[in-house]
Amino acid sequence: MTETATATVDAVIVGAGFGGMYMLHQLREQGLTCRVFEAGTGVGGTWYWNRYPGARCDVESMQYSYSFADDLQQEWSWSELFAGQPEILQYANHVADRLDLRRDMRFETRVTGAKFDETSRRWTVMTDRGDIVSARFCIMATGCLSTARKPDFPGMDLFKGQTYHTGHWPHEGVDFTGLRVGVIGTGSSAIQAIPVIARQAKHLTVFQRTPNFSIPSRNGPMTPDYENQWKTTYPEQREKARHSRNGVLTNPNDFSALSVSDQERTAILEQRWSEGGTRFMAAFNDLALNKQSNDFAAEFVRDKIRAMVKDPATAELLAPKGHPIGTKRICVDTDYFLTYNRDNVTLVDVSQTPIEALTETGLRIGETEHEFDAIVFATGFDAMTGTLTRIDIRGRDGEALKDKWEAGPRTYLGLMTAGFPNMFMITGPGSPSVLSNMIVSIEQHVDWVAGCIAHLDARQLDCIEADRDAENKWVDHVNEVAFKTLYPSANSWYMGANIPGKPRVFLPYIGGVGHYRQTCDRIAAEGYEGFQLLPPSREAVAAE
Ligand code: N01
Repeated sequence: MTETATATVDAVIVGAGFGGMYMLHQLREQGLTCRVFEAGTGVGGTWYWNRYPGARCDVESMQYSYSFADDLQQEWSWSELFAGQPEILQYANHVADRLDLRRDMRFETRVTGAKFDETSRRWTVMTDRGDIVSARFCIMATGCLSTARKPDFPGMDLFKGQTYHTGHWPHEGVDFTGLRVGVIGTGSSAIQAIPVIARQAKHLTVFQRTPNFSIPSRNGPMTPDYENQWKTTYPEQREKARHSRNGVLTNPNDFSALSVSDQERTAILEQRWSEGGTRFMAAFNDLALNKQSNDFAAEFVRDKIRAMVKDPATAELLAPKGHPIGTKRICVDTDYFLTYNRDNVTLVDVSQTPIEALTETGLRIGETEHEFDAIVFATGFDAMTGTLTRIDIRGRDGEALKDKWEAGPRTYLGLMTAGFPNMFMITGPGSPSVLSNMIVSIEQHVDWVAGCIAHLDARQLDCIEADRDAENKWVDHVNEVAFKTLYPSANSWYMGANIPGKPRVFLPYIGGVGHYRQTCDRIAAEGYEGFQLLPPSREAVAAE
């Protein structure tokens, strides 16, 4: 059904990923009328779009699910320790069915603009299908990695073969059997896709600009014992995760890599390597803070790469040396480095001589032409801000969010931005978001927003808006904490470095999930310090 210009709801929610789904459920429980707009044909967000071969979550399945309803977490069973994309998407659909979410969702509908009206204090939300919806609250559950980015090589339209982006994978899948395939990029998506594509393709050429650290996932089938162990202790475990550093239980060691002997240090790293996954980074408490400690872990992984990859020159190319381990998103893989031992796989270093152009038959680097039947762009996303700034969002005085954020995003707690009353962001820039288990952070934000709306309603308040002062202090704090770590030393998408012209600002908040939750809770408990809460204006009352 197409909305008419007169549609009115309490809240418009943009996006039907895990954030938008839970937000809808919570607000409906509070008696609000809602409309969710989603560009895709179904729910699932990231897991709807990223269907590339090998796509898999690197947070353990037992920890990567909603925790807000015990029946939901008890009734669902995962088949693997780390769930693949199809199973996570199945889970998202299961939740949508169970909570009857789809009746308030409009699919294949992209929000193009949202405008705040100062008189009525309402948002008007516009879509590419001509919907014009009036809402008191506008909630952006647009995801952190939802605007896929292809480089703008000259000749992008010339190539006669097929091109794909990992973040926009065809629903029917792609069969690379017998094809000559080029993959551009070696981030998390590529590192998962490359081993699978290599098993199909006649020949696979990987174009690497920056090598990445990757830890074996040690994925395997879920065992009834392991599942049961989690399910019987879920309440305590979930609570622990909510107050942990990253929203993932990694059994962190609370001592420095420098506080133990060389032998002990290697034994601990060896143990973490054999356990697999991102918990490797929790081997010591200072890997993100102390370069010397980090160097030990980085060299340990480089040695593992050298041991796995037979050709020494290829191994050296694959061993990252330009950034501390973990400062670009640590990757988790299944047989990534071993894939380079295959006869049908070639690694091409493009760090010094970049890809110049796409051609009719492939791509060109200097004088060399590489011919392909298919090219896969595993080139990432305009992370955290790209999706929001592509929507024409106008706050007070018609101020465009895009302009306000020209020099980098400015938010208070990553939840709101001054000048845009009653507009919330789920896992917005300036919140732990991408540095955490996304579902834990999504639940925390949704609960906070739902609590905030309940607070306003209980007091007959109309509006909430972040103070510029509080926002400035928060932005300073986000930067200050980031610059105490090694993270800003890397050219990462956390810093906006992957998008030409994007301001170099550390986008997420690195202060820790537990600490951040306490801050948000304290601010709410103290009457929403740093926010202005407004009663209905005379004009708004008169307009009713
Ligand atoms: O994207 P990326 P991604 N020429 O930006 C390269 C999450 N995720 O889709 O590093 C040549 O990390 C670029 O090179 P460089 C996770 O948070 C999670 O892989 O900029 N190369 C880089 O190698 C992750 O971090 C999971 O020098 C070019 C690659 O493309 C985030 O999503 C799985 C280039 C892009 O890597 C994004 O990951 C997948 C050019 N012109 C993703 N332009 C799991 O949970 C770009 N590159 C497991």
